[in-house]
Amino acid sequence: MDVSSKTSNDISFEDFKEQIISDYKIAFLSRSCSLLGRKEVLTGKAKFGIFGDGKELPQLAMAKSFRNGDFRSGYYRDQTFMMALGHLKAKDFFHGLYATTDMAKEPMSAGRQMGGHFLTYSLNDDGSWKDLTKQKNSSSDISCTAGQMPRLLGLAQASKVYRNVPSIDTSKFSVEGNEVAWGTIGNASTSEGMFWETINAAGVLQVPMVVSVWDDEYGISVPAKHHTTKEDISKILSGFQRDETHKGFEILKVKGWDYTALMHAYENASDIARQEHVPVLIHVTELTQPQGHSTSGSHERYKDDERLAWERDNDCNKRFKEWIIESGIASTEELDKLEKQIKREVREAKKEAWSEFLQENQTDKKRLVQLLDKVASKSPNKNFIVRLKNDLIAIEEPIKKDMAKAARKSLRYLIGETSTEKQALLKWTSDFLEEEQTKFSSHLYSENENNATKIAGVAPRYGANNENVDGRVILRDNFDKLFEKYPNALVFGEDTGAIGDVNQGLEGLQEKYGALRIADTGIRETTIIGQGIGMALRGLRPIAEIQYLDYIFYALATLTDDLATLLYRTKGKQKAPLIVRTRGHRLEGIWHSGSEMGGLIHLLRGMYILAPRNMTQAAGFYNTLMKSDEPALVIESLNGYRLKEPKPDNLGEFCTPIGVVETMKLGTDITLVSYGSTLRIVEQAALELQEVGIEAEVIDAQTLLPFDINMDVVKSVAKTNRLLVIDEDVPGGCSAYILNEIVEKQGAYRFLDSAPQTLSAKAHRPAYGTDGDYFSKPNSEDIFEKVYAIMHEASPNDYPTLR
Ligand SMILES: Cc1ncc(C[n+]2csc(CCOP(=O)(O)OP(=O)(O)O)c2C)c(N)n1
Ligand SMILES: [Mg+2]
Repeated sequence: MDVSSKTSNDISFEDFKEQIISDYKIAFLSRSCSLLGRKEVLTGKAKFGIFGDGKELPQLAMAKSFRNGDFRSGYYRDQTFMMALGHLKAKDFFHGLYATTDMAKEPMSAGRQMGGHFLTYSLNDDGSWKDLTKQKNSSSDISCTAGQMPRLLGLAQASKVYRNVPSIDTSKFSVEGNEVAWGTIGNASTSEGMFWETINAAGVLQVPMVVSVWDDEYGISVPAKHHTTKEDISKILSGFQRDETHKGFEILKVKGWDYTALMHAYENASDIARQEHVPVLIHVTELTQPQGHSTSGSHERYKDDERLAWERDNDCNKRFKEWIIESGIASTEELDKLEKQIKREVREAKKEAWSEFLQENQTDKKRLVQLLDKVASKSPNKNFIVRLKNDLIAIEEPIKKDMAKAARKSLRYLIGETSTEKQALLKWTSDFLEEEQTKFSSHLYSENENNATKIAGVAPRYGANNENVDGRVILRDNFDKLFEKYPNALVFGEDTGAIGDVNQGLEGLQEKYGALRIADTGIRETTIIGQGIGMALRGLRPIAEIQYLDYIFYALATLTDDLATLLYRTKGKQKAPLIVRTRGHRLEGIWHSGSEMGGLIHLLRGMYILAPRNMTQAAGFYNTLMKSDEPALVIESLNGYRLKEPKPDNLGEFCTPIGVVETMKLGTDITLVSYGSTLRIVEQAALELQEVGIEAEVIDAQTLLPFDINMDVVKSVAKTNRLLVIDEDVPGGCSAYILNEIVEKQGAYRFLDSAPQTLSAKAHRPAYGTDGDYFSKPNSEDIFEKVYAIMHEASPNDYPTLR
């Protein structure tokens, strides 16, 4: 539907006038920040700038309809919205540009993210939840175009869950599911698959989500004809429009410079989404980009004169001002006066931010110069150190790197000296580096009590005659306990609901807990993960199921860019304790037997990666994770669901500790480290090795991220003096990572009498069939022969050539 201009009749004209002037002030303030921001980059004070100019007006309308408890999931153009909510001041904006590392000054990320990436705080300092229903919330932005869309789905779905699932404690998260999740996206980014997947899923799920497309007809230099069929996103989405017989979307189209039409559209969208839980798309057209895309180029290169002139005439702030004057709301003089005052404020804010940014550095510089001065006076290398000192003095506006370099380089000239002045410089340097490093590297994982590695292990308990059951039964009955214990826990994925997953680890649970908690989804891995992230951001405990490990790659971008970076990029201000459940390792064929752990452990730092050898261990991991508040990936062994395991008595209670290895068999000749399905084969091979007199110690790594935090493996190597790491990943994959952990980090090289080695799968994907498996992945003969060869090399007389 096209939205026409019409003034709001809900409020008096005086209030309306006041609101308009206040909005104009925000629009102008935001624009002034953008203009000055660009200058700051071009003069070299800031590294990069991407601003919200040309998109101010619709954001004011969105802010008007945004209520406490609502969530935004948007992108880098939304500074005006954040300013309108009161979450971003001009000074904060400049601190963001300069990358000030103090969160009190740069509230959006303490310098970790470039400017234009926004968030609000969901957590207290101890990691506990704030009352999200009493504040206006923004999930933390990422730079990847459309990357905000998958999580938007989950943010919206949380309202649906809170409204419809009884017995969840909603107190800090929802008031009867009335919260709307507001997405923003650029026109060009709607070309991304993530956009389409999210739109379709939201239509299916009928969740309260309002997506605004800021359409300026460009994506950097590329015009709409290369992005969008018919160059019109709302037109081509019209098939999603709901009608009398079908559920779907409400789709609105509005011009980005038309203040009253925008206000009307957003009120309308808010009501539909909030009351009916129907998703809405607002296509905001005729927006501009007055300064071009970012500071890395000028748009005069790719827009012709006609377009540039059109953009000047239709700049939303300019047209807003003209409308205010034409409507008699304020005179040109009044607005000019306002503008002057705001410009002055912004200049002042910029100056203050810059001097605050420098202040700490200047203090550090002064101290370091003193130390260098003193140490130089005593050193035979005085001249070199004085030169470093003078170079530092010459830097009028120093950054931390300048200090670090000067201090560290000066120490090179002091090698062999022992003066107290040198000691003072050494101490200053170490303290400085440690403090600064923390500013850049903290919060990859939780720094609170709920850190997953701090959850104590609880052993499974067995009575005198525990039943031996299929592994999947242990999982199922354990999940049953978890859903009973945690009313805010829910699981969803392909075939997860009605049949209780393809291996029936959730059999019967939908009947018991309802179709919202044990849910089937469409085949759409990225938004399954997005659902999980969004719901976890709103206090639920989602378990997102990816049917097979080999299909996790569809969702990998969202996992690595969004979930794995969340705690880090917000410096602990937001968390999404999402559990990703999947199954992998040996079974059949290229896409049902993958074990691509090397890729995952490198791309998902910030998550836990757990590879349990059986379903009891897996269930124990779920129990541990539910007690913690961190995201994790659990890979169940595909070929383990029908293997018999004794069923523990304390289902839902026993906890497999995270980061702790387990010794499966003691031995004295060699340490074998493995995990997952391969571990069973290693155990078999270890028995066969006993027949030729080789006693292998077998260790189950279990958790790959983090690996062996107690450094138990090196203790084994100290005893056996030999090490072989075996897995079914590619050569140089996860086995190389484990080797690095043991040899370099744990220092096992000191104890080795033989070269440490790895035995992995072949470099190709695993071939189909039993022979395919045998010839693609390490089998017990491979393991036997590899171990034997190591023993043969060490002691050829005891272990003569085998083959
Ligand atoms: C996945 C991904 N690809 C490419 C980029 C580089 N990039 C940043 S913004 C942008 C254009 C986005 O245009 P649009 O969505 O229309 O938003 P606008 O900047 O015009 O508001 C591109 C290609 C990116 N950030 N992420
Ligand atoms: Mg665009």
